[in-house]
Amino acid sequence: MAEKHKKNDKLDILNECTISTEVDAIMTSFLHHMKYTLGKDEYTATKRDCYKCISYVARDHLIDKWLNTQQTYYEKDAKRVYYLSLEFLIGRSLGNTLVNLDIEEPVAEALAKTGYDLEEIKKYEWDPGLGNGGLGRLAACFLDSLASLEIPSYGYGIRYEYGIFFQRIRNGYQLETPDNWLRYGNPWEIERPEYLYIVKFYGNVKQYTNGAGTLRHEWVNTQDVVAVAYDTPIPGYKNNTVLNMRLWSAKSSREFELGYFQHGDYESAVADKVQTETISKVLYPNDNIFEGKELRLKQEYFFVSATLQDIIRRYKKNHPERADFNNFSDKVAIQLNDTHPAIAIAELMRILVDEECFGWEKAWDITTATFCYTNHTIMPEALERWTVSLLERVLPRHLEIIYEINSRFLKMVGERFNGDVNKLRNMSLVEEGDEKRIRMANLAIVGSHSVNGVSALHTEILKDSLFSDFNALWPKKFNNKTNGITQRRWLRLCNPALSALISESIGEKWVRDLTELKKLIPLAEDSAFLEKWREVKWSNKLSLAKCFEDHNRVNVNVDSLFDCQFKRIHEYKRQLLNIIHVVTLYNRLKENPAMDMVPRSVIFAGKAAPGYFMAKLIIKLINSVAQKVNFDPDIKDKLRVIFVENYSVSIAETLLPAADLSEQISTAGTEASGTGNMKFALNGALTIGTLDGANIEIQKEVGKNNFFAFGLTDKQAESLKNSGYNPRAYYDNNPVLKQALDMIDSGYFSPENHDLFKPIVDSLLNQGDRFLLLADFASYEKTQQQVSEVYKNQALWSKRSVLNVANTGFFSSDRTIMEYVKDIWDAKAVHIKI
Ligand code: 9L8
Repeated sequence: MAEKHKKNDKLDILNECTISTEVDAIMTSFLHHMKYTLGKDEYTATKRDCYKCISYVARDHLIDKWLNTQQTYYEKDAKRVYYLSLEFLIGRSLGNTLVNLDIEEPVAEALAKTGYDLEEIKKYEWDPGLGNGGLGRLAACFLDSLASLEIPSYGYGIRYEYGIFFQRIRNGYQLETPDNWLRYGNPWEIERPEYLYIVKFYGNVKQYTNGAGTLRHEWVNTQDVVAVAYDTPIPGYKNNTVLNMRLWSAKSSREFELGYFQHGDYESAVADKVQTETISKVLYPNDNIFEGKELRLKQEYFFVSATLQDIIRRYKKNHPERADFNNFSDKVAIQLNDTHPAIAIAELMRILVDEECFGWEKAWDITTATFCYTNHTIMPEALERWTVSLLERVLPRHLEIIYEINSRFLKMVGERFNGDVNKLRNMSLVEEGDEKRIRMANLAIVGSHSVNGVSALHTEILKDSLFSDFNALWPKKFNNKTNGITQRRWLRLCNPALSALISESIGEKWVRDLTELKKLIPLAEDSAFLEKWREVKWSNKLSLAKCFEDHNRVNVNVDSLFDCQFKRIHEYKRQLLNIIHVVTLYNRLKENPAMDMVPRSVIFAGKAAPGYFMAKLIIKLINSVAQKVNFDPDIKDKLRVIFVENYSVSIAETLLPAADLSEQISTAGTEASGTGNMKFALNGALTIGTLDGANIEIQKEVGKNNFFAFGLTDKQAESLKNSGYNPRAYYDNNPVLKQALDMIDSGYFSPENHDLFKPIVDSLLNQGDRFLLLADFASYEKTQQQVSEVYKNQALWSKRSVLNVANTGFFSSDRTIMEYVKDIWDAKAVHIKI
């Protein structure tokens, strides 16, 4: 039976129970929470308590709007968009909430009256690390834009107990420690123990024919897990919308436990409980790598099953009749953030066919009209391909459904392409081989009405190479949605000095509409303005240099060019190209210490997957080069190498405002989009980049003159590889490059172990240099020289910096989301009145 909203008239008075944004009211509320929520007094209150209480105050302000938003969507029966993602890297909430609710000033004032400094207190918030990198951060930027654009929508994911590991650097090596982010409690979430769903695993499928002679399937003898909802409010920018991010936590089911307890087997009961609850225990720390682990598959299904049950429960509140399912996709759009939640396609089919008793065709129409899929990578090692044997054991009914989808699909492909076996083999959901596997990308394409890439080039590659056969079959399904970032966090919040300068020059409409930044274009000719622009960057660099002195014990020349590469460590992203270039700079300086060169501080930040040997060795190499360079008296203050530990959203917020140069140097054709590239440009850094991912569009927007492009294009890279690439030829013909590689190879940077870095040089010279580092080196080096030349002319550099900021309006995630709304979801904004 559909659940009905029952109103309690006596609770009408709740509407009068609201809170004020006056300073005194905020202070009272803060003190109230200190005493009655935390039970602390003037002797025992710590700064963390202060952070918690001010967060409770901010959350109280969110709650009215949140309840109101959810109630309005229900009353208007609005079409809802569901963003399903295994990762949400939302970052700290306090600063963002205060900006979006427009209560920064009164809160700062109230805190000051109680003797606290808001800026200092903000640092006590634990940065939730429920994601790896770009894919998780994109999901978070999208939520901010969805709320700011008043789109009825929800984020759904997993409440991992442990987020992405903490990275410590010990003796130059990455060391991982657990991120126990819930240790001190999380004031932003509200547990919803009333939203409980059973999620089934394992078991077997029972077939029977019902009274009407129809074949039915029942999934039986399952092991059951309970999903509990935790909700986090997501405020829009200065509007009344507060969306919900619902994350699921796994609990063992009570019946399951009782069975054991009644048999007196307490130990097994406890062991099973622990086993069950491991499902939501920890985020897998891989970015762009598919591991194929059973626990990961269980995470994916656990969250998909709970989410679909919740979506259907909500749908049935307004549409209680079974026949209403015919219009399901008029009210529900589900966006799959990569294939990680793609099992949802088989799950919705299972619900419609096995539980709601729809015929296959009807169920399939509803399913494909509901789902949309975003692809984020073409790297073969990242594509999810679950083995049939694993799926058969964990999700036996889903495997049957996938086979049925595949057989109907292949029949259609055969008819359409005259039984072309190559097409059938490529497009099949089943990959044949030593071990049969299910290609989740193919399932996602077949089961969705929209497939999008995340930059113009990436979408072209999807259409022309990776999924070309699907594109031939369904050209209208494929579309591009170039990624974006939210300017609320990535400029307004993280760079207060630049934000203030921009707002005093062109007003503050840019916070809502980033294309307003175009108004800065004429100011790029205004020398007084450029002077102020430089001062802002300089003071941001000074603050960062102070941090380096305190935390890294390196002194950094504030006037040096801050040359930055912040991203996951991956061979295709080519941090190695950057550090090899550093070695060549070092060698030139050693040969001629008096050389007049533009001083550089080359800054790296990023985590490596714990099992990724080469990425971890590259971290060690960067730190070993840093050791040599930073403490060599010949180098003076002309060159520094810094590796910043534990890159995260909050660390990105402190680093980006100080960047002069943004390194976006992946091999063309490998980085689907990149979003760090956009964050740097928005904070006034110039880019040195390959023609890859969204770099191409950034170059187009900011103008060729204001962007340092280098290297092979994706087409050139492709044909070089196909025509027998010989990395050794580049090494033999470039003495500077040869010298640098020989030093790394022979142990110059690893005197304690001369062989340490051999695998790195070996991968380049003897293993085929998969990412064409040597082929791009000369072009990179030459372009870096041009960078230095321009940097010498500070007026020219800052002019280009202004033009970068002025022309990044396109890269707001608001623009991206509006494109999804119009082209894919067919959703409408719903204005929330107070
Ligand atoms: N590398 C892309 C980046 O270019 C893009 O900007 C970003 C947002 O669209 O997505 C990044 C991306 N992440 C992943 C990814 C693949 C996985 C994974 C975990 C397991 C298996 C594969 C986590 C992340 N693909 N693309």
